[in-house]
Amino acid sequence: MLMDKDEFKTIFVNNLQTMFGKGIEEASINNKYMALSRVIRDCISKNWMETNKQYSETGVKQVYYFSMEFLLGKALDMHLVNGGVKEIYREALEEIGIDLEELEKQESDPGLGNGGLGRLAACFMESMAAVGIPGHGCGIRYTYGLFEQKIVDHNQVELPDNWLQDGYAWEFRKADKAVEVKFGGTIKSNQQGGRWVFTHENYEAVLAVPYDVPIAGYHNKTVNTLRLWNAESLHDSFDFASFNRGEYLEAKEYRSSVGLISKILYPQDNFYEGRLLRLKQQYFFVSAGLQSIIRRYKKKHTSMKQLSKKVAVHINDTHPAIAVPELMRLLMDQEGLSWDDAWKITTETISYTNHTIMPEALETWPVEMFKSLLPRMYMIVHEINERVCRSFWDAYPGDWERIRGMAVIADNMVHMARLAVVGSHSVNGVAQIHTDILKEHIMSSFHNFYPKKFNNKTNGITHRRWLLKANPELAAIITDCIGANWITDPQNLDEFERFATDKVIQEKVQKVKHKNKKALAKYIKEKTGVTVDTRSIFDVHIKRIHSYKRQILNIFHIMDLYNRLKENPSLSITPRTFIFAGKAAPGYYIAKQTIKLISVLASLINKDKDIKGKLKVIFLENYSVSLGELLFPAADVSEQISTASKEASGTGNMKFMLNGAVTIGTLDGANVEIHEAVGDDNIFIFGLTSQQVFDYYIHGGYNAWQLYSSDIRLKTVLEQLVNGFLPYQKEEFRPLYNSLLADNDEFFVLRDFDAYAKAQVELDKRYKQKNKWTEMSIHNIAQAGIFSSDRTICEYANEIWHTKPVVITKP
Ligand code: Z15
Repeated sequence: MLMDKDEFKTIFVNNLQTMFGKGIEEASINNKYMALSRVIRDCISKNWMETNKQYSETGVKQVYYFSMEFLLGKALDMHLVNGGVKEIYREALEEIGIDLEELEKQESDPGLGNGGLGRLAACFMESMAAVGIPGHGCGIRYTYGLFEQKIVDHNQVELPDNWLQDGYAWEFRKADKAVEVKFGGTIKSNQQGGRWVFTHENYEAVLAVPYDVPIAGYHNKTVNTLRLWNAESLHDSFDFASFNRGEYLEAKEYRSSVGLISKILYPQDNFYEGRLLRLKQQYFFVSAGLQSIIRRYKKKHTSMKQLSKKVAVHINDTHPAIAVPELMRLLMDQEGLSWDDAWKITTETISYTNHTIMPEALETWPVEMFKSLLPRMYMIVHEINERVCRSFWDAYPGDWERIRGMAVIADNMVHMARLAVVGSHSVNGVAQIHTDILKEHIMSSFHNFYPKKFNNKTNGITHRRWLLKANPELAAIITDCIGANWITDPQNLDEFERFATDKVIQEKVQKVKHKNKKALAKYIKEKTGVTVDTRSIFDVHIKRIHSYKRQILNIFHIMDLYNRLKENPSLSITPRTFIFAGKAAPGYYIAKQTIKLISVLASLINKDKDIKGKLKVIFLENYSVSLGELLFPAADVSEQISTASKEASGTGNMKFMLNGAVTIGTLDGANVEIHEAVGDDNIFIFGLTSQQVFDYYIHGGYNAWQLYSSDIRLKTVLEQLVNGFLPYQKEEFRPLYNSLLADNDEFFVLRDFDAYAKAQVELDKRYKQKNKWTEMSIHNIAQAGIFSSDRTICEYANEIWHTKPVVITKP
């Protein structure tokens, strides 16, 4: 990075001139943002080229992380922090009358992901670069990322996220690295010189053009690559030919349908909808990615046999599981390997992470759809299925039921999770409890057959974005106390433990928290018009809206609290501000109702004078990485209340902890490990265990009506949904009411209500002892080191990918 202030200024002003033909006076804020980005981009480019050169010359093994989603968030500020130039550039800009923060606001927040899975991929990219793992991302350059959410008359409205509209400063189009991806058509096979040759005819070809985004490490010279593929038409070959055949109109139609492939991110999280376009997206980026990997590999190697020594392909959930047959195809049809050799290489190269046990998220494609879109893929998957079923039969002769539950093709469906398991050498869950559930329940047959494939890699988050960048003042306190080592070695955060009872440090931590709360309160005021008390408990529930995440449980507790305050306005509770944010998938009815309920409830409660400002409810629209960076540092309480067993890990829980919020949560996902790390006294755990949840599912015995009739609080709250109590159409929330009573409350909201309310009382009591609370808060921060994605990535590197960090030296 450029460290000299004057040199920086000269280059910055020069960029304005060459990019826009303007001086500082005439340039717009966006011009200045682009000129600043260019300074950094140019510095990064040098290290980027050097990194690639050194990777190639040393021949180290490289990792490719395939993911349908990368929820990156803004890059400029992160680059300034990682490059160690933030202060210098801020001052330099100030001297020429420019406010750095104003420029930072110009950047769009690339939302190429839905939620946890996409954000995890982004944290992993950042940690790989910081740790020095030669690891790259492979994904899709969606023209439209996740929709922008607005609340209009209590309803979620979705607007297109046109993040590329002013150009994206951090991408490099690599037209010369484009590859073709083929869809449809038919496969002809014939014998040539004793071996089968497959030719693809009448296919539709799409051009995949990569846009590379640099991923820079922290205070090092590593710059890895996130390669995002854009779908384009092969103008010359196809359009010209069809034009001559008099099919110009069809050609145009084809062109627009080609563009569709990378047009939009599907907005469901943890949900599968068997759409043809989605399958096209999957094959599109997987085929393009694998082709480019093999092309690069072949520059240095003549035999494919060493592929798994030089390349690891990781698939983020089953979305890229088509990588298994596609790598087989490339190795056999293109490189001429035998089935057995290709299978060995494929399984040694590919590894797979499972992220959910929710049945509605499981990808299974109808055979007919799969076969007609991807005929060669189908042939290979069919052969894989024949072979693995034969080996299952050998292990479990006669056990048809078991084998049917393991077959890659069964009941006329292609099961992508099964394909991923059989086609990879490692299958991991994302938290210990989740991995245990995979092994013992969801994938028990596979675990029995391949016991050594299964392993756990508890998720993590990048503490550089989520603490150093998002909460710089807390980061400064920590550094003052224990030095700056924690930034590269997050486990060192535990040295902060010594300061938990230090009154001076406690006060400093309190001050920063309060400052962050004031900043959030200001934002809330601007966006909603509501004034919140910054001395109240900021209780924050931010994540995708989903029944299993149980925002409804939180809402019911708020309604009950409100009822009690109305009855007794002098009820002694610590004032609370309940803050929600999160998007609902556009077609997810109950999730949209949940948002509406929060919003309606907020309008009722926030203007009620009777409760003397003891209770406020806020719904912030358009939850995104950037909004998260404002929310986590300002939270006192972290809501992690999913039905036990349902949340594979959760990662928001870790971001809260790292910023000193205390968790109220169930023993689900990584909450279990957070609980182990901080101990009983520094977390509020409540509710059913996953075992109890499974017992109910297996043996029955749950009766929501009974709880409704026996608990007056629940009865009141539920009736309030449908009796005109809420200032909205009376029947609006009937479906929600029915899901909890008529449909017997699938996620045990009523069952856990009492335990949750009790935990909240305990929490309220604890918050009153200010220094005790801060002590808890510091404990949480100090124990958050193990939840850094640096730790997670090192485990993947050592135990799955078998790659080592590389130090990039000076050019
Ligand atoms: C998603 O965001 C997650 C899992 C999925 O299968 C899909 Cl499709 C999307 C989430 C999990 O729900 C969450 O518990 C986990 O922390 C996250 O992936 C990252 O592993």
